[in-house]
Amino acid sequence: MTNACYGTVFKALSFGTVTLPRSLISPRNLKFPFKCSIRQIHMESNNKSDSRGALIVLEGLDRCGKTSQCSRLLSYLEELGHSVESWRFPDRSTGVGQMISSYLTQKSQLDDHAIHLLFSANRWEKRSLMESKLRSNTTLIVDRYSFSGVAFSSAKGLDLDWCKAPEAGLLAPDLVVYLDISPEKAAERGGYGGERYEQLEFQKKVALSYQMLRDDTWKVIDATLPVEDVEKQLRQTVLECIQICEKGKPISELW
Ligand code: NYM
Ligand code: MG
Repeated sequence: MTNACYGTVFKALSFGTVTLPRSLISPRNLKFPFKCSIRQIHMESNNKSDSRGALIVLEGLDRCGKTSQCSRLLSYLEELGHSVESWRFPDRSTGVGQMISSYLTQKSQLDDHAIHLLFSANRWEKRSLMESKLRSNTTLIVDRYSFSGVAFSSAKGLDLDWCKAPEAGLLAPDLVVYLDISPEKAAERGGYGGERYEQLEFQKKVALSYQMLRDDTWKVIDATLPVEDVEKQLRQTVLECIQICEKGKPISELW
C-alpha cells in the first residue's frame, strides 16, 4: 500500500466521513503500521462520557448566609437548565443524622470524639450516592462538608490531624466557597438558633480553625456584602467550575 493509500484509510477511520474503497478493506491490505494511533483516536472520541457534575461546597460560620445562598444558587442553575441538587450536612434524615440532631439540640450528650465520628459517618453513608450523582452529570451544591467537621471539632481542642483522618477517602470538592464573616457580625444577624455551638466565644475558635484549613484553592467571598453581590460572585465561580467538570475533570478524594 502506498503512503497516499494509508493517508486515505486513516482519514476515513478518524473522521468517519470518507467511504473506504472496497479494495482497501480486504484483510490483505489492512496492514497498519501505527496500531496505537488508532487506539488513541478511539479514546479521544470517548471524552464525552467522562463529563460529570461538579461537587460544590459552601462553608462558613453559623449565620454566614450559606443556606440562603445555596437555595438561590440552586434556582439559578435550574433556570439555566443544569441538572443540580442541593444537599446539606449533617443530613438529619438518616439514623446517624438523627443521633447528630439530638446531640445538637442538647437532647443527648456524647463524647467529643464520638460525635466527630458520627458527623464523618454521616458523610460516608452518602458517599456512593454522591459519586453516582456526579457521574450521571448532576451537580451537587453542598451546605457544609468535611471542613465543618474538622473546624468545629478542632475548635473544641481535638487534634487537627485526628479530626481529618476519618474524612480521608471521601470525595474531594471541585470548589470550596468560604463565606467570610467575623464571629461578632454573624452573632448580630438575628441571633443564633440555640443549638449547641451557636455561641460567640465558640464561633471565634471555629473561625480560627477554618483559617488553618483554608488554602488558596478556596474561593473566599465577603459575606457582609449585600446578598445580591455575594450571589453574583458565587454564580460566576460556580459556572466556571461546572464547565471544567463537564469537560471531564477526574473525580478525586480527600485529602
Ligand atoms: N457541624 C456540622 C459539625 O460540628 N460537624 C460537621 O461535620 C458538620 C457538617 O453542626 N453548627 C456543626 C456545624 C453547625 C451544626 O449545622 C449544624 P447547620 O448547618 O447549622 O444545620
Ligand atoms: Mg447552623
